[in-house]
Parts: sequence; structure tokens; C-alpha cells
Amino acid sequence: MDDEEGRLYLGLDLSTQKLKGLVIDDQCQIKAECTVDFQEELSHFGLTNGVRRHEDGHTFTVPVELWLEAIDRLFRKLAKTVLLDEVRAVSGCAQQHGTVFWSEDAEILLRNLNPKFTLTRCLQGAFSSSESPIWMDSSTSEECDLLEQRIGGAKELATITGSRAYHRFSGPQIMKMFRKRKGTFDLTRRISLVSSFVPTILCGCFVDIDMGDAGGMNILDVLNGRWNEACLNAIVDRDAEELLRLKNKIGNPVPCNTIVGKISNYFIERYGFTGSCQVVAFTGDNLSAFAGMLVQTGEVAVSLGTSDTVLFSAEQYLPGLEGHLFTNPVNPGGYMAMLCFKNGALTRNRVKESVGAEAWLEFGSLALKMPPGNNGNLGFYFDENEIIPRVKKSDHRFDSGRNLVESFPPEVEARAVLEHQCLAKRLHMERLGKVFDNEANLVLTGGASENPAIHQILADVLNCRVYITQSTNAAALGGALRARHARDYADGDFFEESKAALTRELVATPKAENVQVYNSMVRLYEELEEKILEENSY
Ligand code: XUL
Repeated sequence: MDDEEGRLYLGLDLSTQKLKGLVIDDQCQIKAECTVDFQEELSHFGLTNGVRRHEDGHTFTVPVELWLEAIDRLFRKLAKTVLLDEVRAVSGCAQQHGTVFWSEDAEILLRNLNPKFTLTRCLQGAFSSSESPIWMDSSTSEECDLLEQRIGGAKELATITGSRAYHRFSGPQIMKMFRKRKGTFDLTRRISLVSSFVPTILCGCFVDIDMGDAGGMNILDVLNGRWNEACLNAIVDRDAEELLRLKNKIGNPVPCNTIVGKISNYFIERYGFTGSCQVVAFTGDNLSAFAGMLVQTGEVAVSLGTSDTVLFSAEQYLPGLEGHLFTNPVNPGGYMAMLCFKNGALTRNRVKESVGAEAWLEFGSLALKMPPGNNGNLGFYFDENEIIPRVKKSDHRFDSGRNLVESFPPEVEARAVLEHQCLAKRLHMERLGKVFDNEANLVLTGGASENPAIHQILADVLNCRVYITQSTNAAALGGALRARHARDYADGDFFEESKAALTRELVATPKAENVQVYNSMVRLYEELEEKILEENSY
């Protein structure tokens, strides 16, 4: 490496509620972190928590302009915090499954970004759809059914793409546009995931989708790393000409560590990067958090964000009807298994407010007033239609006699929501064959990872040691580490080269008597979940 050059690496994370930027040095130490909070700083878009919830209760979108404005804003902050001319490479991630539709004019507009103006102004007219469907969307039931039917069933689709059909996945979303907004589909020159949209802006030209996040589309042949012809055909009603058009719109999936281009003149002139700064393919936020937490074989990572996710590495490709298998973003040839629960932070927050707790510590103390197992009370809390299990937006509370009750006292309610979320993770991990003895490690990231009450409940419910990472922004850190690796250490193993970033703190160990309580409680939870599903699935 040339000593005269800067030695910084930038990771971005465009998530549901925030855009974050994190800079590391060559020793993998964090040098700066900046955030744009959509609710606080971009309130003029009139959204709640960064998303537009449509009246049907199923459709969730984001105006692309919000992301453009957030990008400009973040770079303004970063330029005041670090010397961006020392950044050798940028990578990062974004919320998974969000689908961006570019117009015919996009290519030329991207090539001619004028550093005197904002991205929003430069990219007027660059999108065929001003709103992008995002991961919270559940409006594609018809398309999911059709897709599975046309591929030969849910199992067959899961075998090919790593997941059965999911509402939020881009394949069903593109199919919905093809079937219901054909005019817009025809005016679409290119389709990006949010994770390929960001580097497209950075490079000023279309950038391909990485093989990791492409696994969140229901069209990737995960084993072979290319689009699956049958899935693409199913999306366009098996029309040969439309198939060709679709292929043109989606580009080709590229390996996760691909250098996709150099940062464009817009960012050089406006924010002070140099022309040698390289852009490495972005990936999905969960894949990036997995990279940022340096999750080893046998360990599990839990990300507590707007959605809660459980992530672990899988050496073999054994997809099932629950959960997802993606290409491992940092270990070529391996896979990353994931469970995604839609009702994470916003549900915890809603319950926190409903019991009158102002701060998380206060909420945690309230929950800890009740013993593990909550004296047999069990709650289920779904602010939006849940992904796992597929239950409609609703709350359900059962007392120790398994009777449905209207409400719980505040301390029972506080413990119930945390136990619910931990038991859901345990039950559905078990279904993927993941069961812990108390020697196992769980690494926690995301906003709620700083909440001590959650640490102990997770340790006891899952029977594992719980660690937290040096930054709650593991997804952005994963971006910076991947940028560093792809730019300067691509010949070496990612984990070996990045291990200086591995700083973890042990925050909870399982207590045998509590584990016993949850071993039986999870069976009751399973039974009640079945019961709820009978009447409330969608
Ligand atoms: C994963 C998923 C969510 C988003 C949130 O499948 O839908 O975790 O990635 O950003």
C-alpha cells in the first residue's frame, strides 16, 4: 500500500429509519460515525419512522427522494468529521428487498450529476416509480401464490432460491408491477435493490446486484450464483420478449467482494473524495451485520433493529419452508441462514410507551420485577402483519390458565413482550435445527443491543452466552470491513484479515434454573402460536 495515500474505509448502512456512515482505519478501528435520522431530520416527507404505510395496511413504500436527500445530508456530516480524501474504498449495505425502478433517462442523469446541486435536483426524472416498495410490504399475496405455483410449489422455489415466496421479496414485487402497473414496468430501464441503488449513486452509473442480497429476490439460483430462468419466466407470464426485457432491467448478480467502480466526480468535487476511491458492491443489511460481527461457525448473531433477525453460517445448502439461505457475503462457498421477524423495535417501543416507561432502563427494571417465565403469563405482540409466523397485526395475551385476557399489569406486559420476542427466536431457530447447549455464543447488535434486560432473557431463553459488539452499527461496520478487505486484502481470508475489529463484551450467561423454565415455556409458546395462527393468519 502506498504510504502517501489515506488509509480510511467507509461503510454505509441505509436502513429503515436511518442512514449511517462509519469510518475505520487500516487497523479496523472506528474513527467516525455519523447518522441521518429520517424521523427527526427528514420530517418534511411526512412519513412515520421512515416509511409510508398505505391505507390497505399491506403496502409499504419509501419515496426514493428521501434516500437521495439522506445521502447528501450524510456526506455533508461526514465531510465535516473526517478527511474524505483519505478514504480508499467505500462499501455498505441497505435494508433488504426494497426495489428501486429507474427511468429511461436515469443513465444520462447519473452520468451528469452536477456537484453544484443536490442529488434530488440532479436526479429529477430518474425514476419510473417515485415510490419504492420496501421490506415491510405484504401486498403481493397473489404474486407469491402464482410464483410458487408456476415453479412447482413452495419447496421447489425454496430449493432454487433459498426461500419460498415472500411478500417483500423483489421477484414478487417486480411481478406485481408487471401485472398491475404494466405502463410503469415498460418505462423502467433498470431495477435495483436499495443495496445496489446506493453504489449506483456513488459511481454515477448502474451497478449490479451482489449475490448475497440477490438471495432476497426469489429469482436467484443461489447454488450457481445466477438468475434462474424459470423464476424470471414466471414473473413475466412466460413471454419470451418480456423475459429479455426483464433480463436487461436486472443486470447480472456479482460476487459480494466485487469492486464495482470508482466514486464519481460528484462526490469528489462536492465532498472531497479522491478519484482513486473505489466502490465495493453493497449488500443487504443483515448480510453486512453478519460480516461486521465476524460471526464464526457455530455462533449465532441477533440483530435487534426495526426488524429482529437471527443469523448464522451454514456450510451446507439445505433450504426449507421457513427462513432464508443466502450466499455468505464473506466466505465464498458458504451460506448464511436467516430468520426475520418484522415486529422488532417499533413493537418494543410501543409497549414501552404503553406501560408508561420513559427510558429503556426503566422499562428493563419493570420487566425484571417479574420472574423468568412471567408466572405463566404469555403475550404475542404484532404491530404489523408478521413474517414469522404469518399472523395478522394483532395482540394476544394468555394468563397462566391459558385464558385469553384483555390486558396485563405493566410489569407483566413489559416482561411478556421481551419473552415473546426471545421465545419466537428460540422456537423458529429450533425448526431450522439450531439448538444450543450453554457453551454457545450469541452476538448481539442493533439499537436494542444496549438493553440489559434483553441480554439476560436472551441468554436464558436460548441457553447461550450473550456478547455485544464494539459498535451497535455492525451493519455499517461490516460495510467498512468489506471495503477494506476487497480493496487491499482480497487475497487473504476475510476473518483473518479483519480480526482486529473483533472486540466483544460478555454481557450475560445463562442461568440453569431459568433455562429449565424456558425449556418448558417454549412448548407452551409453540402451542399458543399454533392456536393464534388458526384464526389470524393472512
Ligand atoms: C430481512 C428483512 C429486514 C430488512 C430490514 O429479510 O426484511 O431485516 O433487511 O432492514
